[in-house]
Amino acid sequence: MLKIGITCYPSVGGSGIVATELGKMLARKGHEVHFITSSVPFRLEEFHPNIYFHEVEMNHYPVFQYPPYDLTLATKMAEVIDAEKLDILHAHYAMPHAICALLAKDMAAHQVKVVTTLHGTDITVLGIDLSLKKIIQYAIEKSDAVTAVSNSLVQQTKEMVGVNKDIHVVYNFINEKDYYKKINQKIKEKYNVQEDEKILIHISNFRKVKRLQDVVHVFHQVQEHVQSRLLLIGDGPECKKTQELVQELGLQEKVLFLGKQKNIPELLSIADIKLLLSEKESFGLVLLEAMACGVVCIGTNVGGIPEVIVDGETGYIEELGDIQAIAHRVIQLFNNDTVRQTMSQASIDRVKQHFSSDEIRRQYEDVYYSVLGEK
Ligand code: GMT
Repeated sequence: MLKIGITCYPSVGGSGIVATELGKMLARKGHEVHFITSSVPFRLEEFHPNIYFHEVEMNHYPVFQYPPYDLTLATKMAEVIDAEKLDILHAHYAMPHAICALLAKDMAAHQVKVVTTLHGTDITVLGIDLSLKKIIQYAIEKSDAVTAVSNSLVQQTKEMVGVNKDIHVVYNFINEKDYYKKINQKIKEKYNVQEDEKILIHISNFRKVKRLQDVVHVFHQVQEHVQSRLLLIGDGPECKKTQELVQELGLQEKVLFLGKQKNIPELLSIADIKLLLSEKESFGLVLLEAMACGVVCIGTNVGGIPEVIVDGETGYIEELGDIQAIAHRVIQLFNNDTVRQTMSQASIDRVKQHFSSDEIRRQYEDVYYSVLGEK
């Protein structure tokens, strides 16, 4: 059994969810897992004797204009490597976590291997910022192993950052114990959704890359043909702009802004179709969450989205910004219960067959054992 340190962004977000769920699964398999983060990861609600949490505590000295979080994290990592005799330090995100892990590896007396997982934003957004390109290159090249959450992200990393490193694709997964169709009639009643109304859903952190405006424009066309409602879940910088657009188009009665929610599986389970119309998306964990609950997904032909949705089988892939084509698909699906139900079942099956949490956990274990020379 291994001693594994995990560093991730502990707040809400796909990468934090994946890192935390992975840690929980590894602990259940008997590994000792040490989370080294700024606060307790939000999905780490359960107690497990194999899970430890090491808080990165910041001192706020007035002399520092910017508190040096990265250096504090690296120091904490080095302390944990030595105190706990870690075999593996798994950094989720090259920036800054992999850099900190490499620094910690150098500082520590005990030998550790650094595994880095690329989640997307660091490459697709930071990678093109020339001031950071060199350090991302360094993080990738010096890590003992690097994984990425989709083939598309591997390709983008190689093109944008210019690295030659072997990058293994390990897809994301969901916790099957939480994500399945959970019928709760009360939710529809609560939101006053009529029996004959169809539900379109979008869940995100409302960043610009998620193209919330496109979601609203698609719905604008759809509701002219089919009795329907749009559920928008999440919050972020684009929220206000989206609310204004909804007002402008006179859709206030039909669009529900639910903000950040905890009962995502129940909300997904009342939805018929999910939209993810992003302009950048290395994987799209929300797609897996929706598919596991039997929601048919329509996504853009961007990043890793086509590796998750099988076009014409579990949902549809359309070109970025093609409102007309996307609206057409939604209307078709809303009007055809048979096709929608077939795609819904195909989505549930795909998650089980290709994104099983046990299989993904095994793939990460393979990476760990191979850098330790045990495979
Ligand atoms: O951009 C986000 O939505 C948040 C970000 C994160 O840190 O969770 O998501 C990235 O990692 C997720 C988990 O691997 C992926 O599912 C998202 O596609 C990826 N986001 C982007 O590439 C923009």
